[in-house]
Order: sequence, then C-alpha cells, then structure tokens
Amino acid sequence: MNNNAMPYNFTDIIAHFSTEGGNFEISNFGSGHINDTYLVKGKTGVHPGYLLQKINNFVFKNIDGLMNNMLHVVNHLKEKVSKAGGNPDKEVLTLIPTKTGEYYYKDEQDNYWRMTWFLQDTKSYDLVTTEQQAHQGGVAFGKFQYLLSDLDPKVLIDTIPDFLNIEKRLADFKDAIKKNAAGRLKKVQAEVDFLNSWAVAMNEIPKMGKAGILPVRITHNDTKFNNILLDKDNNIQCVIDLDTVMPGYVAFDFGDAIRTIINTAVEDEADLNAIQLNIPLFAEFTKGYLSQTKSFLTEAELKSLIMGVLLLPYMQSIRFLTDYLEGDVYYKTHFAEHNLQRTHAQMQLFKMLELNRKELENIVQTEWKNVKSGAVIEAPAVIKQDA
Ligand code: ADP
Ligand code: GN1
Ligand code: MG
Repeated sequence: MNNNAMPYNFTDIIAHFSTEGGNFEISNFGSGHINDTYLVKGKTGVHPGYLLQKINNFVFKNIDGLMNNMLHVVNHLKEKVSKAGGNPDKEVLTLIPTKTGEYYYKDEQDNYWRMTWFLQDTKSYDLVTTEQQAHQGGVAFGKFQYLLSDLDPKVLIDTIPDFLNIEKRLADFKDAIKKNAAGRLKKVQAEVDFLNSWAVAMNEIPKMGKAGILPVRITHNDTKFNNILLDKDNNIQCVIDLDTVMPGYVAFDFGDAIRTIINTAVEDEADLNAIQLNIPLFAEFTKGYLSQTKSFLTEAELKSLIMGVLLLPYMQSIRFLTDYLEGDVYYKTHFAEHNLQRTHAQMQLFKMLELNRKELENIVQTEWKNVKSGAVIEAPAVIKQDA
C-alpha cells in the first residue's frame, strides 16, 4: 500500500506494539467479513511479520472482554499443545503486547487494534476441494473443542450476546421486517415467507439446551473453513479468528463448518445450480471431527450434530437477510445486492441439506461406530493429545 492510499496512520499504530524489525510495509490481507486485516512486513530484520487487525467495534461492543477471552484461550491452548509435544508458536496464535503491556491499542479515532504473529507458509481457503482438506478441517475444529474441554466456560464472556441463539436471531429478523429500514421488504417477501415457515422446526437445539440435555462447552462459533490455516502440505496448522470463542453447543461448530465443507460453491455463489453437496467431503470432515471428540461427546450431542448442519445455514440465511433488510450495516459487502445473493446461496444450501438429511445422519452414525470401534486410526499429522 503506498502512503497516499493508507487509511490510517500505520506508522504510529505499529509503534505502540512491541515489534521486532522495522521499515514496515503494509498490505490488505484475507477475506473475512468483520475485521480489517493487514499484513505488516518489516523490510529490515528477519522477522516473518505480523498480522494487524482493526477490531470491528460495531460488532464487538466489549473489547476488553473480547481480548481477555482471547488471551485465556490462547494461553490454555499453548499450554496444552506444549505438553503434548507440539509447537505452540506455530499451532496457536501469538498476541503481541503493546509497549505498555496491553493486548490492544486504542487510537485517537477510537479504533481498536491488535497484533499477532503472522504465520508464514500457511494458507486459508474459502472453498474446500479435497478430501484431505475436509479431513483436516474436522480434525482442526474437533481438536480445538477437545483442547478447550477442560477450560471452565464460565471464565469466558459472551463476546456477542445471543450470537448463535436462533430465537434471538428470529426476533431480530422480525424486527427488521417490521422496520423495513432500507425499503427492501417487498422484494424479498418470498424469502421471508420461506424462512419463517421453517422457524418452528429449527428449534430442536435450543429445546435440548434448555432441557439440560446438551452440555454447554467452549466452542469456536465461526468455523468457516477460512478460519483455519493449513501448512504447505495441506495439513492443519492453526485455528484462527478467536473472536467468538465462548460458551456454546458442539453442534454449532459442526454445523457451521459443514456450510463450507460440503458446499461445492462459495458461500455467496450467484449460480444456484452450482451449489451441490459433496458427500465424500462431509464424510471426511465427520471422520476427522469424531476422531478428536470421541472421548467426551455424549449420545445427545452426537444426535445434535445433524441438527446443527441444518440450523447453521438456516441461521446464516436469516442473518444475511436481516442485514439486507437493515441496509447492510453488519457484514462487509462488495456490491449492492451482496447480502441478498448470500441469502439465496445459503437458502439453497439449506434446502439441499434438508433433502439429504437422512443420508448425512447415516454417515455420522457410521463414522461414530468406526471411530468408537477403533477402526479409524488418526493420521500422523495430528499432534499427540494431552495425557
Ligand atoms: P475476520 O474476523 O475478518 O474473518 P480473521 O481473523 O479470520 O478475520 O483474519 C482474516 C484472514 O487473515 C484469515 O482468513 C487468514 O487468511 C488471515 N490470517 C489471520 N490471522 C493470521 C495469522 N496469524 N497468520 C497468517 N494469516 C492469518
Ligand atoms: C463472519 O469474520 P468472519 O468472516 O470469519 C461472522 C460469522 C459468519 C460469517 C459468514 C463475528 O465471519 O458469524 O458465519 O461471517 N462473524 C461474526 O461468512 O459475525
Ligand atoms: Mg475469519
């Protein structure tokens, strides 16, 4: 980025952090919908560089709480990875403190900045194309839940209250319909009617939760495939985007991951015919996920996984359409009707998943039996689990 194009005073911002090297070059990075991410590379010194993020404080209202969560999570993960003989610097994000020992810096315009080590020779993908990637995705998110299963969920706050609470999402949707702030309601009445017709059926997980049948655990809650970094051999290196790590149900992570694992097209695909289900990738993800979670998953949680597979694309459709009705205030959009296109793509995915529910359910059951009987021996890429 040349100096004229720089939207912020990066020199000043970076100077607040305890960095090595100097003469930094800044470039835009990644394709996330929420934070602004920049790669910071020093022209002098050998350090591989840093990832600087402007935390979206419209989305995250409690930055102190958010960063406190992140610190808890990375410290816990680093300790467990070290104990298991892994490399915590590579497998877990490393926060860079400011020169005054904080983990974020608030600039004069009230922007919130944080920095992590840039993990070089890694890649994130918006689309999953190989069975290896799908398998690694399952291992990554399953292992993430496993490693955090002994951290008390009470030490973490809800960084976004009711984030994956479908009842609250439906109430917000209803409100957006009533207000019709962007004047777009007439155009999307058919989509609204379709989504409303499924509202009651999408209540299975909250019902089981309220009845105490599903345990509350620490979950990632944003398990899009591009929130994993793979190494150059396409093996999992690190789970990233820890902003929404908070108490939740395991089915949230399983279901949200499936949105990008099983879909043959990108999340906002314009051609609905291109959205097909890649069932072998679903089976691979499931195999990887269950291999890591078999020691703690309950029967009820196992049963809930398929409910998550339907709930998360449904909820995503509701969230995109709510934002469209509100005038695109939440997600970054790249063209005028982007949120509507995203809604259509997620609705299409939801319809296809619903039609294939039984087959997917059978795969989960089969893979569970295989994992439990010891028929699946995990590949050596997986780090040893803590004793
Ligand atoms: P957002 O909340 O906007 O999705 P992320 O934390 O997911 O932000 O970061 C956006 C992208 O930046 C990721 O998808 C990934 O490609 C890349 N990324 C994030 N952290 C790192 C890191 N420490 N090292 C290398 N790449 C990273
Ligand atoms: C956002 O930050 P990113 O792009 O990884 C969103 C997720 C959605 C996702 C849809 C904090 O994730 O909940 O599932 O977009 N994150 C937040 O692509 O709302
Ligand atoms: Mg992300």
